[in-house]
Amino acid sequence: MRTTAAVALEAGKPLEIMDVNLDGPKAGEVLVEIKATGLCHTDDFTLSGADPEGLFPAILGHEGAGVVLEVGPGVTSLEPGDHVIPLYTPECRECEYCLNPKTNLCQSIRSTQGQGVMPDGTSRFSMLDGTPILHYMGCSTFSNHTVLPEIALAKVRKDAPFDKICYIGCGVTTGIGAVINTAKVEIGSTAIVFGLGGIGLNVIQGLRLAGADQIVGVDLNPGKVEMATRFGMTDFVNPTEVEGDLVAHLVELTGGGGDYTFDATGNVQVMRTALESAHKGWGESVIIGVAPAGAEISTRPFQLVTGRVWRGTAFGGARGRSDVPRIVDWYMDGKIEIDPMITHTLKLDEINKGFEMMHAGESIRSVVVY
Ligand code: NAD
Ligand code: AHE
Ligand code: ZN
Repeated sequence: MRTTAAVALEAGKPLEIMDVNLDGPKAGEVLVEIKATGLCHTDDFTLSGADPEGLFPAILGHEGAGVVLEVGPGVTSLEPGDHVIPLYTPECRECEYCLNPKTNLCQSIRSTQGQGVMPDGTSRFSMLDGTPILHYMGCSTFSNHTVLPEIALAKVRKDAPFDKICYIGCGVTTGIGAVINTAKVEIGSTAIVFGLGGIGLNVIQGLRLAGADQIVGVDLNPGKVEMATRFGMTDFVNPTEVEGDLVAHLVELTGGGGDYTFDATGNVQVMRTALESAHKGWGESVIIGVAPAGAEISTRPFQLVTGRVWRGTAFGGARGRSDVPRIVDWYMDGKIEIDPMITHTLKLDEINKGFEMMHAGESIRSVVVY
């Protein structure tokens, strides 16, 4: 079939809207009509050329929601008409990783996913002249139609609005999951969140759900304060307004450091500050942000010797096919909020404007509705 997509032809260039060819689903695959997709900072990171796994030409986008149009041979858990959320972290329920309760990182298709192809090693997308176009994170939600493996789709209830629940495909689940699944924050905890964007705000929302007492937000952009406060931030720190050492300031503000700290910026200096502002003896710091190729983290080993723990999280530690439908229920039941964070709704041909607003710090989440 033919569909319309925003194609990343090369790193550092705006996306180009064009008609592309899409082959039908092969064995174990599913054709999905994407109804809405969010723009995550990770899409921008890959488009910028900073992603060591970035490949071009490709169709980016990994935060979508849509409807199953067709299933390939052997697909048993989905049928046409089902509403689904694509999963960049699939859940095969069979691999060594899925069988280990300590991780959500299903590895059954990770290598082909990183190469921009379906599990059989080929792409379903091509230009009208036949040149192959690569998939991205196994999702490619910047295309109106896409093909995914069955194990990379969460089936969700049909009354949930696509233009809101697409955000559960990455930002909402990553932020809330980092708190609940990865850090396992306890009631009464003190926490510090670095970066109050589309992910950090969901960390704050997760901390409120978990019953944290003090939630400190740190961001260079004071424009994020209003939204963060609405989601549960109790104190705001702008590093540019702190006289002296930021770590010392945060340790004093929290009475010894955060029980839990989270990096949602992708900046390795911030990751160090987050680790060092975790409480001596027990503080845990969770890296969510994705850092550019070549960037490395460092700290004095003494920081760990004296009891701080440094860890990371992908997709908030969530097992998508099991956990995502539950998070959609939380949204529909009013337990979590999504709508205020979606600050802009765009058409596909406005997608580059969405990235410009992200760069300017003007948006929290922009969502493209097809
Ligand atoms: P975003 O652009 O919406 O938000 C980033 C925020 O960080 C902005 O508010 C910005 O002002 C703030 N910031 C930047 N530099 C800062 C600094 N030095 N100190 C304090 N604040 C600073 O981005 P997002 O969509 O929220 O994504 C955040 C990060 O999380 C990105 O690196 C993204 O790639 C990553 N991410 C990781 C996962 C995962 O599974 N681990 C999932 C989604 C996104
Ligand atoms: N490809 C990059 C790393 C990118 C990355 O860390 N991706 C996160 C999801 S970000 C979603 O917005 C992730 O899930 N990582 C686990 C995985 O297996 O990719 C690089 O540095 O090579
Ligand atoms: Zn993302």
